[in-house]
Amino acid sequence: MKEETSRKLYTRAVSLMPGGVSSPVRAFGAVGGTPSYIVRGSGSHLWDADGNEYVDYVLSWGPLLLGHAHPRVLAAVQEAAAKGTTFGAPTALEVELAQRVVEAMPSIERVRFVSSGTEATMTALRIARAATGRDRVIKFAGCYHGHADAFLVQAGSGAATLGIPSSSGVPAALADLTVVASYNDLVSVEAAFQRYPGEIACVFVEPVAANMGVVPPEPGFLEGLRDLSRSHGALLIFDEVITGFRLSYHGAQGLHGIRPDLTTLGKVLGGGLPVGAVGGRRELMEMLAPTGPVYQAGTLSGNPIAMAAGICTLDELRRSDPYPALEDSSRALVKGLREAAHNAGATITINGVGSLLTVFFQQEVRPVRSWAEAERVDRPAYARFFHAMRERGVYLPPSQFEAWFLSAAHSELDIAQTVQAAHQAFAAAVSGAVAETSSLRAGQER
Ligand code: KE4
Repeated sequence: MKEETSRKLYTRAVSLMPGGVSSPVRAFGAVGGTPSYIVRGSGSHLWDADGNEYVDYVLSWGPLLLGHAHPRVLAAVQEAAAKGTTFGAPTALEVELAQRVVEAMPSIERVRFVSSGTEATMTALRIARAATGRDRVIKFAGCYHGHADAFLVQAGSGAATLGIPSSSGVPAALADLTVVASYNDLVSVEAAFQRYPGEIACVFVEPVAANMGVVPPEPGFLEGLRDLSRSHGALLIFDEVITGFRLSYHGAQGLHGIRPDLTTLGKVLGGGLPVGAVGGRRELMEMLAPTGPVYQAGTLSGNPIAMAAGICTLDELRRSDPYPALEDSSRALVKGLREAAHNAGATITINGVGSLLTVFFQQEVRPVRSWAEAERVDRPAYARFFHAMRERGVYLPPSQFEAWFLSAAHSELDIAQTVQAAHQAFAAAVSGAVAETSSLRAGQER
């Protein structure tokens, strides 16, 4: 695998941008090595600046459910761009996309478009605080809701205690308002409500967690959150930035038959262009300016090119209904990965939901149902696996705690190539561990 051009670009980049990247995970900090500089994507494949081709399971972290450079999406983008790129004024395109969102998710009666998932989640939190007159928010350890201050908070010591900043620059006074509970643990949620009666504005949750690796909700968990939040006068907010339009055309809420009070969306909704959205019950959403007292705004919100990409993507999803085939592809991949890991003697757990999956590398096989269980993984083993797969033409998320994403463009050949590469990559992950252990042992004997 050649890297000289990526290496040269990276050297220049780090002299111009923090870490040489526009978003931290892209710097390969969790796996080491030089990031691949991508020059082109098409369908399920990527090409980097060094002439390497990959089967892509990052898909820009989720937006590309139809795959890279889908011809119909490109045509819609080109048609919109030819009429001007942005007006800062209403357009028919945002009305069309809003119509599709409201029709797709019955819990959404009104929707506001923004330009990222972070803007969507920070807006949803502001609405919840205004609607309830309360300041605290419950989030879950291991869930990620973008980089607004309120969400850059990690669990303090013990369950349901006040959050502590997980980032510099987040005031302790703000982190104090975020209570961190444990995913799939309703007792920790009840404890938070008991500890802060009448103070909690909302429960913020990824209905299928995908930022600690993929962790599905245990039966009854989401239903329990719906009941608990309602009984304590708090809003339930589903962060469907990843799951929305990916797990089904009606999101995770459609699969689970739960109506959250507010929903945040992004990624697939924009078809690869910058789009986020917050939506929900009319009386909540109309608290937003200009109809209500909650301010929120954005120069490029509802941008016509992004709206065109979103409309085309949702229409293509409704026309082609790729969801059954995505389930089949994912099932075939998981089956092949499990066989490859077994043959190599690798200790793993795979969590998968629809077109999302994570291979957790472990010291001993155990379920992964929360951050406390996810964080015990064998990160060096994942890093070895990541590089071994990249060397064999498979581009995985450069972090153990990110999801693998499949698209409607992933073929049976892609899956077969991935499984074949995995046989050798699992062996490399295991032998690397053995080599490391033996060198450690040799070091101890010296
Ligand atoms: P953005 O601001 O990155 O568009 O969305 C934030 C966000 C909100 N909610 C959920 C559930 C999310 O997963 C995200 C962003 N996802 C990460 C990947 N896990 C984006 C990748 C990155 O940060 O570079």
